[in-house]
Amino acid sequence: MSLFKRIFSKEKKETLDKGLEKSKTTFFSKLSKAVAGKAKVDDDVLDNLEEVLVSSDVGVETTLKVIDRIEARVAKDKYLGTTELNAILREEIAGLLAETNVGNETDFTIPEGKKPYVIMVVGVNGVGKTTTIGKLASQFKKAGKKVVLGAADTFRAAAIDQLQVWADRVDVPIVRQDMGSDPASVAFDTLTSAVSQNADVVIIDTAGRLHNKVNLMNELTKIKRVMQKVVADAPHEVLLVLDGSTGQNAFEQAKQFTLATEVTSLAVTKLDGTAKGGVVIGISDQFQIPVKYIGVGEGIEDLQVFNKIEFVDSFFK
Ligand SMILES: Nc1nc2c(ncn2[C@@H]2O[C@H](COP(=O)(O)OP(=O)(O)OP(=O)(O)O)[C@@H](O)[C@H]2O)c(=O)[nH]1
Ligand SMILES: [Mg+2]
Repeated sequence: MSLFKRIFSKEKKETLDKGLEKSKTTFFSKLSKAVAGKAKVDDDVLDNLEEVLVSSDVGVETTLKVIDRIEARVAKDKYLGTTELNAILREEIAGLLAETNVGNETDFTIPEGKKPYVIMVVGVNGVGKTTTIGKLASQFKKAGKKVVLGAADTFRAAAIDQLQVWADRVDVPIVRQDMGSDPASVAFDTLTSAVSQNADVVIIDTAGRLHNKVNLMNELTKIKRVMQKVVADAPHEVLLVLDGSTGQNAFEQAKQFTLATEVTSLAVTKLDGTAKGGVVIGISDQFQIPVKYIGVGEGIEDLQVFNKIEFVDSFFK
């Protein structure tokens, strides 16, 4: 590994550690209370552990899975000590994450034969879609890719302007129309423009209104269908953005969106400053959709490719 790479990943690791600090501290203080005064893992400890995991926003289903696995180990080793619990939890959680996130890491290259590579970004209002798009555009550009953004969230004028600000900041072209125009038409224009510019990556912003599920589903379906007139297999990726600080709400949103459209990857934002980092574990397990990116701040650099090992390490260090 080159020195530059090592320094870079060390910095990345530090941002991640800092971003997950609150989750980690809260988790461990709960965990130490759960095992206080106990030398071995017994039913009491398991009950307490269940509570710790649920209240850390890991989610009920995933918590039960983890508890089952630990119970199985206790059945084999009746004198399993509470001091080992930490290491065991870490192992089991890493195992769960590995099931959905294997081989998923991206280095911002484009799969063969998929040019332009079209990413449609979906999610409810305020979760961080536009910010994530700005951060992604920056990373793709750094990787030498030609990026075009499409402002298909035409619901609010401010949404278009906000994407424009990111486009200017990253210095990539943006395709936009007036507020209220047809999002599918914006997406169509964006892909047409990307093809004519021989661009590598297209990222489409969409509106996040979810109060009318049928509308949302129809709109996303229409955007997809219209994009396919330009690039037959678009979108190559449907990235659902979830606000990690909303805990159980993020689960609910993932449920709604996966019903409304085919989601292929997840970005979990705002993990900085929240104690709800456990959602990453539960969401990735429950929906069997890989978490591809995590947001750990508002800055352009505060988007990380999700690395399950680094994540578990940061959480359990
Ligand atoms: N702390 C923190 N803030 C974030 C992160 N990602 C986004 N934000 C902030 O969250 C707010 C909403 O982000 P947007 O990108 O506008 O969200 P959106 O999903 O596009 O929202 P709408 O366009 O209203 O649907 C902004 O203030 C962002 O700066 C993150 O990872 N950490
Ligand atoms: Mg937006």
